[in-house]
Amino acid sequence: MTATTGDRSSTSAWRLDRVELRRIGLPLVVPFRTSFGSQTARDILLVRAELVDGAGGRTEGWGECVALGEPSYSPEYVDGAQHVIVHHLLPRLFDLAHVEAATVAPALAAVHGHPMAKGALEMAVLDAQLRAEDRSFADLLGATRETIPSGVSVGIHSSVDELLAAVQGYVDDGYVRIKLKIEPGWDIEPVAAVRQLIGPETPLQVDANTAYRRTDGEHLRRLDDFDLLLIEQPLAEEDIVGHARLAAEIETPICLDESLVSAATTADAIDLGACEIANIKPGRVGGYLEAVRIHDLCRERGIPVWCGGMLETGIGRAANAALAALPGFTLPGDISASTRFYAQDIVVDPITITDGQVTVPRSPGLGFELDRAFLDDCTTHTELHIGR
Ligand code: NPQ
Ligand code: MG
Repeated sequence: MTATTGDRSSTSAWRLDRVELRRIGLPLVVPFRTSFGSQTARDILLVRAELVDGAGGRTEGWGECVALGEPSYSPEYVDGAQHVIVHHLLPRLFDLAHVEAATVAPALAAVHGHPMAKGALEMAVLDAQLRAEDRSFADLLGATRETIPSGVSVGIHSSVDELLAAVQGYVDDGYVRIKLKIEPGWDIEPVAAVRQLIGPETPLQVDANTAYRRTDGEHLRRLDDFDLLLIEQPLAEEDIVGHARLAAEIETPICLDESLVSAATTADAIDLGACEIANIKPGRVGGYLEAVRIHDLCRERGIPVWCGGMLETGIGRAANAALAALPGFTLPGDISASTRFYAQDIVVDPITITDGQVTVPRSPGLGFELDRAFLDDCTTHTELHIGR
């Protein structure tokens, strides 16, 4: 049986009445360096959607846009996402006679690309709809698991000793899987040192964020010595054929992240032998409903999946934890405790880790409650858009 998001119990037809766009600034507890740069803070776009029904009933929900400040991970960036939402997406949603999570993507399909912007809107509508139905996202998904294993993503450091100290700290925190960011010049040596530190049993994987070339197969084959779970996105996002060739050259399984922009591209990458494992990030694929479709197709084809992370606040982290409770998520995801990245979160119930596990949220909506006072403290901009 596969997960479904098609059933809903509400009988009211909701319209989108108003949307608040809010930008927040959150400093990171430590700089996070990847092959595409080093970040010390997040500038995040939040969406508050207010829905109204024919009888004047109201519900509100929140979504989080995962676009970064610059188009360095993917083509989207936060100012661009906000622009496309205001000028191209909201007018289409305000026009709809019946808004629910499932009607958002079809209404926005005429706009090409911009999955992170679209996904944030669908997410806010989904949260609002679930709150009106007094239902949790985990329940809607049919998620059976109560906890999920928690992995941690570790940035590039300036020395191997510094990296080992950071990894030891995360092992002490209880994370059950370590992911190391790599790039040319920071790969074999740090991976060998970390494998030595954590021993043969602790699951270890690497993420290159597109930093290698097709001709690097011989070099990357050296990673086969370290019994890695996977190597994530070694080549350019467009280079599906290159990943298929690399998969034939090395033993470490190839996992795609940036390349997987939809269920259709995921199916093709699997058919070509380019995707032995899939990283599912709802924002990258246009929302949680498409993420579930990717989960379902990977499960049918025997491709293991895990839930990626975009340094989300408690909003996205809660929704990701519910998604990752689906049965096809057979590998630990990048859903770490909120404190891995942030000293304080904008929710009153931030994600924590206990014995290496995160509890799947079960409260109505996506599974978080906002800390309104702190949210206001870290808000840098708000604007309100009113429908017709
Ligand atoms: C990845 N995430 O899997 C992404 C990359 C990413 C947890 O490794 C600020 C700075 C925000 C760096 C969001 C993880 C980021 C960032 C995502 C990197 O490829
Ligand atoms: Mg990645």
